[in-house]
Amino acid sequence: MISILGIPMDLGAGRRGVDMGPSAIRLAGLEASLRRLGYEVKDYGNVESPVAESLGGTPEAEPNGLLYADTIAAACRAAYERLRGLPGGFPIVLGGDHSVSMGSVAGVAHAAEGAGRTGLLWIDAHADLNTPATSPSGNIHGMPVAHLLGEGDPRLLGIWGGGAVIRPEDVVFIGLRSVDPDERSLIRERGLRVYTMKEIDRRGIAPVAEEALAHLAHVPRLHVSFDADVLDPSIAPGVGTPVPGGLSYREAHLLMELLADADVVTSLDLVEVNPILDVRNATARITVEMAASLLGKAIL
Ligand code: HAR
Ligand code: MN
Ligand code: MN
Ligand code: MN
Repeated sequence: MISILGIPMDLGAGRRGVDMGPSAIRLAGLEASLRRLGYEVKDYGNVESPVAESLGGTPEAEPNGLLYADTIAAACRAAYERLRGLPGGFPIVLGGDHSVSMGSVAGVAHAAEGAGRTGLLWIDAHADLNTPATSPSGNIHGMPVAHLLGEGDPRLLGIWGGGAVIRPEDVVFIGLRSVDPDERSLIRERGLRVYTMKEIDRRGIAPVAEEALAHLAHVPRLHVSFDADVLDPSIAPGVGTPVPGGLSYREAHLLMELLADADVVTSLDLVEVNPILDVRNATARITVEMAASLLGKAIL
């Protein structure tokens, strides 16, 4: 059984519009393509997430630079609780900006605590490892991984009751090509495993995927957080923070197929699809194809 939950939130991003991501991904045929693969699917709808206009116009950045921390924490908390309450199966969370993954990763990890640790495969152009102290923007979608590792603002850590959700040795990043100086320091200090686009260009996506899976082989559960901006902007123009030099269609598709073959993924985020910037829903459609490849069976 696959469970779908949307978090229509754009408050964590610098550009508006990713709050429409859940609709765009649904309209691109997510449920139908999963059913074609033979799955039962239940769509739980969206958790509530206020629009910026209802919060009284342009936010004053707080002294520590955070934007919309209380509202984002509340929406993530709602998602966290919904995910903890699911009857099991494979959850897919639709964003929304990437701050939603604080709710999704914590929710699936804590829902399955008895089944052992949950690893995290962060597939993104960005590391999302800023803290309020290091963020160049104040945008919380650049901060979810730092918080999941236990560093940052107490209100955001409070989504799951504080502390770390994920251990540094249980995280792998794939596709990075825009990493801030302080994020690099955190990667070094915490010994995080990172596969940048340079590494993928040099070695190829298949060896990188295999090595990433080997690095995560000790965790019994694996959450994949798929940020649409990992894809090259030429095939996925509908994202708020495009960075040239991303995964090709074939590389991304093969990465998903290798994950499917390994049969280790237990939950998935599909985030940062921005219909305002998209062309005929192409980015939502390719995102659905990625999910279908991740959950599909090999033809031969
Ligand atoms: N690193 C930059 C910041 O913190 C840009 C962040 C992120 N954009 C994303 N997340 N789409 O992957 O502001
Ligand atoms: Mn991201
Ligand atoms: Mn990104
Ligand atoms: Mn295929």
